[in-house]
Amino acid sequence: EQVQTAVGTGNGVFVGNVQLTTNLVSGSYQLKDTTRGGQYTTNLANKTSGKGTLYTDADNAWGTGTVSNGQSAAVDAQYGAAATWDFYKNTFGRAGIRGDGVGAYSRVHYGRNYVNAFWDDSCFCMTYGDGASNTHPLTELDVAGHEMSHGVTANTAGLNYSGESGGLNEATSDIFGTMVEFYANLPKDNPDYLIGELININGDGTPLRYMDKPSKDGGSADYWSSTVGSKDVHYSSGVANHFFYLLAEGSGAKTINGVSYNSPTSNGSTLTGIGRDKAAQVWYRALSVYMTSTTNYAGARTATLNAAKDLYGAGSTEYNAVAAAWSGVNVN
Ligand code: ASN
Ligand code: ZN
Ligand code: CA
Repeated sequence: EQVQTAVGTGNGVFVGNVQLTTNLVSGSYQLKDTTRGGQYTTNLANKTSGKGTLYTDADNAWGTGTVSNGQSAAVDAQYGAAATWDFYKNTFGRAGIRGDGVGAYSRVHYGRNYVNAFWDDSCFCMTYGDGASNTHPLTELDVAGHEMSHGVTANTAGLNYSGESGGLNEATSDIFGTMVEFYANLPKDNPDYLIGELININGDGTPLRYMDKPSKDGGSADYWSSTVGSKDVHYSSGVANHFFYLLAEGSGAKTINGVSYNSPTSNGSTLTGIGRDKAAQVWYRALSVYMTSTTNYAGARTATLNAAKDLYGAGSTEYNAVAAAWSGVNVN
């Protein structure tokens, strides 16, 4: 049989119009990308187990941009996997989630009315529910990047998913999910420091989380305190999300791509950011070289300072900015 790489067109629920690398096999196109580790997307068709059915298409035009067309969520998932692959490869030289060149597969239409998405290391796969009333799929790009970054964390630092290390695990996913969104820079998904802003998961148009001031979600911590590790990991993550925002963008009021932020500090300091790209390099090196399964917030300060020292030198502007940003979230 003849197997050939092709370029298809996709219209996703959230990504809008994108190109997809597909696979032409015996006259039919598969939603499978052999240029990125063979990653592909399957349809679970409301089941909650199994590998699902690989998406195929006769004309290589996928989805219609509406939820009612089942391929649209698959376009989001397949594009999200491609963007996450490209982000890690081109930003950090990491070939896939395990760094071994193998792509993960994605499953869409998990169960019914399932308001979540998750990474599973045991299947090396990504899964997306269709959300409330089965009409609000969880397939937004920052969620895709968030979930697949759980795989990267599991294959690097291995941060335990509880206590302060759990907060760091969750924050790593929000940080890199957001960086994937900035990397892709899609017109229909304006890059921002909000998590899941297009899904309308709360039904009132608000995002799931805010990195400039995490407490805006009503539960997340803006600053470290001795009890932060007893919060749910999606709330204790606030301290590190806030650190990353301050490190990249600085404190105070700022508008980025038309979105307004106002980021406070615990100690009243005024901070200047070092930019997203450098902040991401610091976090990735800390995660992949210095953090371990039990790293807590104090350990994350040390790990990121070590990373900044390696990358930019002790006493560099970047090194000092890392120290100041942690102090700004009360990790001293
Ligand atoms: N969406 C959730 C998360 O990534 C699901 C999970 O794995 N806990 O935090
Ligand atoms: Zn998570
Ligand atoms: Ca976002």
